[in-house]
Amino acid sequence: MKTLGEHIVDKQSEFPDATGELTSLLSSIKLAAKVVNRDINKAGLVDIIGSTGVHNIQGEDQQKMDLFANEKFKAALEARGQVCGVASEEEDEIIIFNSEKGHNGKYVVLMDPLDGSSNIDVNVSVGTIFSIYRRLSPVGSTPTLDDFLQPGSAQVAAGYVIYGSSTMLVYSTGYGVHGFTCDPSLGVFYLSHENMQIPEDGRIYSINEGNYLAFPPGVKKYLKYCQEEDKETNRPYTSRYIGSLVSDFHRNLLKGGIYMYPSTSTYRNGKLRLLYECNPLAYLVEQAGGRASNGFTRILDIKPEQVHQRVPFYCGSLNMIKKVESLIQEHHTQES
Ligand code: AMP
Ligand code: P6P
Repeated sequence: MKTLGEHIVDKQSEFPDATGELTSLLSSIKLAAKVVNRDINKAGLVDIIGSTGVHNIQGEDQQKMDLFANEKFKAALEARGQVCGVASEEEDEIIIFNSEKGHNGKYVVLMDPLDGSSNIDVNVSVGTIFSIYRRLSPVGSTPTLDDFLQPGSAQVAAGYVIYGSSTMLVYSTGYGVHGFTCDPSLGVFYLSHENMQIPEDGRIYSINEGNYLAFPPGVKKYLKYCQEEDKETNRPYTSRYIGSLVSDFHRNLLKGGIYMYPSTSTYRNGKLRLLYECNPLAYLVEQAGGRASNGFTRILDIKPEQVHQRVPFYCGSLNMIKKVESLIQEHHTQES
């Protein structure tokens, strides 16, 4: 079975001018994933569960494991010199690697080091999400905010790690989506899901229906559509919501389905962050034949304005996204 390392190197061989920097970057992410995986798997035994008592820029209660994962990925990304800076859910501002080695890095990485971390205390699977861009500023200079505020369509690579019943790393560099499962006895990721494709239709919808009253009218219409009896279109669908984006996304990628986080009364622009949650998953889902939008615009076409900006997020099977978009747009027009 092909290992993740072999898969990355094989792909590099298709780029004769490649220096190996992206290969090395991807390998550093692989290393950090193994370190985080090791400690998540014993989180109940060491003092890394629970809250730090600190609130991050999101106003969210920072978990000890959030900070642990953030530090491990930052250290791995800084160590090898391909990355000049990082944006992270756990960092208020962008982190510049202020050394000659760092300034010579030609990539920037945006990440949610541990998404869904509040689930760790109750042993529900969580994930790391990452997004990689070539910097816009000259190599050797100090990176700027513009290096991080690129549209998702400019991503060089994106992926996630899911720390679940098994630990998987799923990634794409624009040539399909490939999944690797970690053999814990060896600490090696092996290719287990080559060229993952999301079914164009699905029967699973993922949304926090506790926010129903605040949803846009088109989303309410779509939920009723999902719940109607109609044998021809395999309805009613099934509601599955883990409360951990990477887990819901991964299941829908494999089985078909739609994940929705609309605007709510608490989150007027949706809860999920464009740069390090929506863009990487939108990149992956499109590579797998699916679609991701904010209800009106392709996620990957949105020009970011701020590092931590939030957007409404609809992501999954192509025909399911088309359906919810049509209802959102139809009722939005009627509304305005
Ligand atoms: P590099 O000089 O190693 O940073 O590679 C230059 C470009 O070649 C990258 O930005 C990618 O577009 C492509 N490339 C290099 N290595 C890989 C790889 N391992 N997998 C996919 N694309 C790669
Ligand atoms: P809610 C976790 O905090 C997260 O960012 C995603 O992983 C998850 O899908 C969502 O928020 C859950 O949010 O408001 O439904 O609890």
